Amino acid sequence: MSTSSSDERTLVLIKPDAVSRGLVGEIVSRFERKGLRIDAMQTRTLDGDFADQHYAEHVDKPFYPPLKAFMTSGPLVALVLSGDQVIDVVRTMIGVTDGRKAAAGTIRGDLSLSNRENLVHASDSPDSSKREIALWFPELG
Ligand code: 3AN
Repeated sequence: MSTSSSDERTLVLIKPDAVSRGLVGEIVSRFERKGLRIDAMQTRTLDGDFADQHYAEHVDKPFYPPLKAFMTSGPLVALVLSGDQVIDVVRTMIGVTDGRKAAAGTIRGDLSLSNRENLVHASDSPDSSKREIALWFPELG
């Protein structure tokens, strides 16, 4: 596994549905086999305030209250991954938001049938990656 100064970082959350279904190993294994590096990994249970900060852009949307209830319902695993173009690479690996529509071969496409309980969150841009890593792992800043 090679790294270079051009490597990006992304924040990934393995959501409470994945933890309760025993899919953490399956999901982490896919990232490792792709050649991505795990820079940080920690189990946490969110409180409502932290969920609001993480999902700041969604707090006023109609789907947010059940999303917040779901994301605070049990432990999740937060990771920082790094590698060449890791933000786009991980978004491709997880698939589109709705697990029923996500392509086979993606994490959501293979393992989720829901647009809320869709197993994984990953930063969607360099700006969101920077904001989310500062929020979740300020010590990496
Ligand atoms: P993604 O995680 O694919 O970037 P976002 O950022 O649009 O999706 O939405 C954040 C999270 O909100 C999703 N991961 C999903 O859990 C939930 N979500 C998004 N759209 C819906 C929806 N229409 N109904 C229920 N939950 C949704």
